[in-house]
Amino acid sequence: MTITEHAETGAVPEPTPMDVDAVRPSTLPSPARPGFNTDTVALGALFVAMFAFLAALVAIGFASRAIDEHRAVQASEVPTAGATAGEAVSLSEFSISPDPIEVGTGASLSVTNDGAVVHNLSVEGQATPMLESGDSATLDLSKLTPGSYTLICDVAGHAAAGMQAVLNVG
Ligand SMILES: [Cu+2]
Repeated sequence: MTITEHAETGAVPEPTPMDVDAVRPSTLPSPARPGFNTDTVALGALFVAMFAFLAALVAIGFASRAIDEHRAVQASEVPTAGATAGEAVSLSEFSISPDPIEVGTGASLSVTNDGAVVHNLSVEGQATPMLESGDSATLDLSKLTPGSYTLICDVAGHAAAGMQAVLNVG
Protein backbone atom coordinates (compact mmCIF):
# COMPACT_ATOMS: atom_id res chain seq x y z
CA MET A 1 0.00 0.00 0.00
CA THR A 2 2.64 2.44 1.05
CA ILE A 3 4.84 1.32 -1.83
CA THR A 4 2.17 1.95 -4.32
CA GLU A 5 1.44 5.22 -2.53
CA HIS A 6 5.13 6.05 -2.68
CA ALA A 7 5.22 4.95 -6.20
CA GLU A 8 2.22 7.04 -6.93
CA THR A 9 3.47 10.00 -4.92
CA GLY A 10 6.94 9.38 -6.29
CA ALA A 11 5.56 9.20 -9.77
CA VAL A 12 3.67 12.42 -9.32
CA PRO A 13 6.60 14.65 -8.25
CA GLU A 14 8.92 13.10 -10.82
CA PRO A 15 7.09 14.41 -13.89
CA THR A 16 7.07 17.88 -12.36
CA PRO A 17 10.86 18.31 -12.48
CA MET A 18 10.77 16.55 -15.83
CA ASP A 19 8.32 19.16 -17.03
CA VAL A 20 10.50 21.89 -15.59
CA ASP A 21 13.54 20.38 -17.32
CA ALA A 22 11.50 19.96 -20.45
CA VAL A 23 10.50 23.58 -20.22
CA ARG A 24 14.04 24.79 -19.44
CA PRO A 25 15.70 23.24 -22.52
CA SER A 26 12.95 24.59 -24.68
CA THR A 27 13.30 28.03 -23.12
CA LEU A 28 17.09 27.89 -23.40
CA PRO A 29 17.27 27.16 -27.12
CA SER A 30 14.44 29.56 -27.77
CA PRO A 31 16.59 32.62 -26.99
CA ALA A 32 19.13 31.14 -29.38
CA ARG A 33 16.51 30.55 -32.03
CA PRO A 34 15.32 34.12 -32.03
CA GLY A 35 18.97 34.93 -32.64
CA PHE A 36 18.90 32.71 -35.69
CA ASN A 37 15.53 34.04 -36.65
CA THR A 38 16.80 37.62 -36.41
CA ASP A 39 19.65 36.81 -38.77
CA THR A 40 17.28 35.01 -41.11
CA VAL A 41 14.89 37.93 -41.00
CA ALA A 42 17.77 40.35 -41.56
CA LEU A 43 18.95 38.29 -44.55
CA GLY A 44 15.41 38.11 -45.85
CA ALA A 45 15.03 41.85 -45.40
CA LEU A 46 18.30 42.39 -47.25
CA PHE A 47 17.10 40.27 -50.14
CA VAL A 48 13.78 42.08 -50.17
CA ALA A 49 15.63 45.41 -50.11
CA MET A 50 17.89 44.31 -52.97
CA PHE A 51 14.92 43.09 -54.95
CA ALA A 52 13.08 46.34 -54.31
CA PHE A 53 16.19 48.26 -55.41
CA LEU A 54 16.45 46.24 -58.62
CA ALA A 55 12.74 46.63 -59.21
CA ALA A 56 13.15 50.39 -58.73
CA LEU A 57 16.01 50.42 -61.24
CA VAL A 58 13.88 48.54 -63.73
CA ALA A 59 10.98 50.91 -63.08
CA ILE A 60 13.27 53.92 -63.60
CA GLY A 61 14.51 52.33 -66.79
CA PHE A 62 10.96 51.88 -68.06
CA ALA A 63 10.06 55.41 -66.97
CA SER A 64 13.01 56.94 -68.80
CA ARG A 65 12.20 54.82 -71.83
CA ALA A 66 8.64 56.08 -71.72
CA ILE A 67 9.93 59.65 -71.49
CA ASP A 68 12.29 59.05 -74.41
CA GLU A 69 9.47 57.56 -76.45
CA HIS A 70 7.29 60.52 -75.54
CA ARG A 71 10.07 62.89 -76.65
CA ALA A 72 10.47 60.88 -79.83
CA VAL A 73 6.74 61.25 -80.50
CA GLN A 74 6.96 64.99 -79.84
CA ALA A 75 10.01 65.24 -82.08
CA SER A 76 8.18 63.42 -84.87
CA GLU A 77 5.26 65.79 -84.43
CA VAL A 78 7.50 68.78 -85.20
CA PRO A 79 8.14 67.73 -88.82
CA THR A 80 4.39 67.08 -89.11
CA ALA A 81 3.82 70.72 -88.18
CA GLY A 82 6.58 71.53 -90.63
CA ALA A 83 4.58 69.69 -93.30
CA THR A 84 2.17 72.60 -92.97
CA ALA A 85 5.20 74.61 -94.09
CA GLY A 86 4.66 73.46 -97.63
CA GLU A 87 0.94 74.12 -97.53
CA ALA A 88 -0.38 74.28 -101.06
CA VAL A 89 -1.84 77.56 -102.26
CA SER A 90 -3.64 77.91 -105.55
CA LEU A 91 -3.78 81.10 -107.65
CA SER A 92 -6.50 81.68 -110.24
CA GLU A 93 -8.64 84.43 -111.77
CA PHE A 94 -9.22 86.04 -109.41
CA SER A 95 -8.79 84.28 -106.13
CA ILE A 96 -6.26 82.80 -103.73
CA SER A 97 -7.24 79.55 -102.06
CA PRO A 98 -7.55 78.37 -99.42
CA ASP A 99 -8.67 81.47 -97.56
CA PRO A 100 -7.82 81.83 -94.73
CA ILE A 101 -4.46 80.03 -94.72
CA GLU A 102 -3.24 78.79 -91.30
CA VAL A 103 0.48 78.06 -90.79
CA GLY A 104 2.94 77.75 -87.93
CA THR A 105 5.90 80.09 -87.54
CA GLY A 106 8.80 79.34 -89.87
CA ALA A 107 6.48 77.88 -92.48
CA SER A 108 6.43 78.35 -96.23
CA LEU A 109 3.79 78.07 -98.92
CA SER A 110 3.83 75.91 -102.03
CA VAL A 111 2.27 78.28 -104.56
CA THR A 112 0.91 77.12 -107.91
CA ASN A 113 -0.64 79.27 -110.61
CA ASP A 114 -3.71 77.30 -111.62
CA GLY A 115 -5.01 80.26 -113.62
CA ALA A 116 -4.60 81.20 -117.27
CA VAL A 117 -2.67 84.42 -116.85
CA VAL A 118 0.43 85.49 -114.90
CA HIS A 119 0.07 85.77 -111.09
CA ASN A 120 2.24 85.86 -108.01
CA LEU A 121 1.78 85.69 -104.25
CA SER A 122 2.99 88.44 -101.94
CA VAL A 123 2.93 89.24 -98.24
CA GLU A 124 4.85 91.78 -96.15
CA GLY A 125 7.44 92.43 -98.86
CA GLN A 126 8.02 88.67 -99.44
CA ALA A 127 6.87 87.54 -102.87
CA THR A 128 7.18 84.71 -105.34
CA PRO A 129 8.40 85.51 -108.85
CA MET A 130 5.70 86.15 -111.43
CA LEU A 131 4.34 82.72 -112.27
CA GLU A 132 3.19 81.68 -115.73
CA SER A 133 0.14 79.46 -115.95
CA GLY A 134 0.99 76.10 -114.38
CA ASP A 135 4.20 77.29 -112.72
CA SER A 136 4.98 76.80 -109.02
CA ALA A 137 7.19 78.50 -106.43
CA THR A 138 7.81 78.45 -102.70
CA LEU A 139 7.01 81.49 -100.59
CA ASP A 140 9.17 81.59 -97.46
CA LEU A 141 7.27 82.87 -94.42
CA SER A 142 10.04 82.35 -91.84
CA LYS A 143 10.44 86.12 -91.31
CA LEU A 144 6.83 86.50 -90.25
CA THR A 145 6.09 86.68 -86.53
CA PRO A 146 2.82 85.22 -85.23
CA GLY A 147 -0.09 87.31 -86.38
CA SER A 148 -2.62 87.90 -89.13
CA TYR A 149 -1.52 89.05 -92.60
CA THR A 150 -3.03 89.62 -96.03
CA LEU A 151 -1.74 87.69 -99.04
CA ILE A 152 -2.20 89.37 -102.41
CA CYS A 153 -1.27 89.02 -106.07
CA ASP A 154 1.03 91.89 -107.13
CA VAL A 155 -0.29 92.06 -110.69
CA ALA A 156 -2.04 95.40 -111.07
CA GLY A 157 -5.75 95.15 -110.33
CA HIS A 158 -5.68 91.48 -109.31
CA ALA A 159 -5.84 92.06 -105.54
CA ALA A 160 -8.75 94.44 -106.01
CA ALA A 161 -10.39 91.87 -108.29
CA GLY A 162 -10.33 89.31 -105.47
CA MET A 163 -6.81 87.91 -105.28
CA GLN A 164 -6.50 88.35 -101.52
CA ALA A 165 -6.41 85.86 -98.71
CA VAL A 166 -5.92 86.01 -94.96
CA LEU A 167 -2.72 84.41 -93.67
CA ASN A 168 -2.63 83.48 -89.99
CA VAL A 169 0.84 82.68 -88.62
CA GLY A 170 1.44 81.06 -85.23
CU1 LIG B 1 -2.90 87.66 -110.10
